[in-house]
Amino acid sequence: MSQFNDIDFYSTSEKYSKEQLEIRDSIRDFVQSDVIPIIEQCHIDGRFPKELISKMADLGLFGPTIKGYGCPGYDYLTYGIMMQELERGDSGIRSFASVHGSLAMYPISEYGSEELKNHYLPKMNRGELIGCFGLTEPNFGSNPSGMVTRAQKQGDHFILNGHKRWATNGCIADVAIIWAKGDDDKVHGFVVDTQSEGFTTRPIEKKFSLRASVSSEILLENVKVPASHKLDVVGLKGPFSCLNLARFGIAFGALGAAMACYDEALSYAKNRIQFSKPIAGYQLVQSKLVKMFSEITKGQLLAQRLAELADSHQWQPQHISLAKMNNVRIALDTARETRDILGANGVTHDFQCGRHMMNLESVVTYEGTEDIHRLILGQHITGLPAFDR
Ligand code: TGC
Ligand code: FAD
Repeated sequence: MSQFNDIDFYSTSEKYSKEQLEIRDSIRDFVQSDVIPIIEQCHIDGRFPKELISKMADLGLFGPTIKGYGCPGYDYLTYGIMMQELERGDSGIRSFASVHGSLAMYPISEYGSEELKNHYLPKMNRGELIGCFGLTEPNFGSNPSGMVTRAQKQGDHFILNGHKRWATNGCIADVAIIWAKGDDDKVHGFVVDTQSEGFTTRPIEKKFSLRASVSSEILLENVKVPASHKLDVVGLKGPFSCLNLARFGIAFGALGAAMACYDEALSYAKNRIQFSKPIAGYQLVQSKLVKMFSEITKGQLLAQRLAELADSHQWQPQHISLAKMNNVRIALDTARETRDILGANGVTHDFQCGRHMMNLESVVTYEGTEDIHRLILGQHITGLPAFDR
């Protein structure tokens, strides 16, 4: 795979600190040397490359915004840059880090007791324990408020029963953040040891997307969880606050996938000769390239501004929705256009665009579908929720 040529038309990286540039370059090098050479085969085989976990930990990719407990406490822009570089390699590898860091470590750091934080966070930061997040159920995806998983208080324990679906990392996780309704009918979060009796997982197979990521069902049958493992947050704002962080990472990450595809499309178009000249010399191909280039540039500005709002504590969930919705859409469109520019070669695993394209079909759905984010914004600007209650 040829070296990656950066795209930064409006010089967004001029705002990066020296440390941020070093972090970007270290992850870019890791992706080039460790991810790109194996990822196409992992995708074909449907295998998550566990062998990358310790290097990812060394790069500070797990829980990067968490302060203390062995975590680096980086700002949001740094976290965004990290996710962008990682997803240039593969959305599934970024998913692993997003779910482990933003959806499993973050709720422990934000809502867990000191004991839970001390026990889990340093080991999770080092990649010695892996986390997953169980919110979605077979019949409740966009509408998690309908969840039927239950947590019943019994003395100093809770008993969990239910069925979670689509948990990224589920089958390889040591710890699961499970969201369940309590006796008060409100949503609560639990830090569950996956070795607990009654906790079982099974892989979701036959995926054509995110094949290098583990997607799992989680079955909970009378799982006994100590009361001390209940998170200190009540209601859906618990899981949604974690999703804010993960969705932010996706807004940056999707740009990485888009940049990888655009780079591939440009290089291919400059070298592929049809009729009398390289196809990059034809107006219709240039129009496609310019569209990708413009959308990536606009997406970068959106992500950068979102990071500024986050770092100055001014961000609102709706800001994140716009960036997630837009940047995943433009990444998916860029991957599809690249596939087209590569002609028949675009449908082979000799090039990246097909894998990115299939991956992005999941990214556009998870962490709130494109339409759910459209409706979050619709509610914000009209004051009228379009969701049935
Ligand atoms: P609603 O009544 O609007 O809100 C319930 C409570 O939550 C609060 N809230 C938020 N708090 C923090 N951050 C946010 N983004 C928040 N959004 C809402 C809200 O203020 C309220 O608090 P309170 O105190 O009044 O109780 O909730 P709703 O049930 O009407 O839902 C609205 C809707 C549809 C927007 C929401 O349910 C939604 O976002 N649905 C999408 C579900 C989703 O994103 N699932 C993701 C599952 S995890 C995943 O996909 C991981 S893939 C990762 C990977 O592999 O990379
Ligand atoms: P549905 O909610 O059934 O939606 C189907 C369609 O209906 C969509 O187009 C949607 O936009 C539309 N729709 C729904 N409601 C409305 C409405 N009110 N108005 C208009 N249109 C509407 N979940 C986890 O909890 N943890 C994970 O780690 C995780 N990882 C995932 C990994 C992968 C690879 C995938 C594919 C999913 C993952 N998910 C995870 C689940 C993901 O969050 C859900 O798939 C997503 O929230 C959508 O839910 P759903 O698939 O049930 O679709």
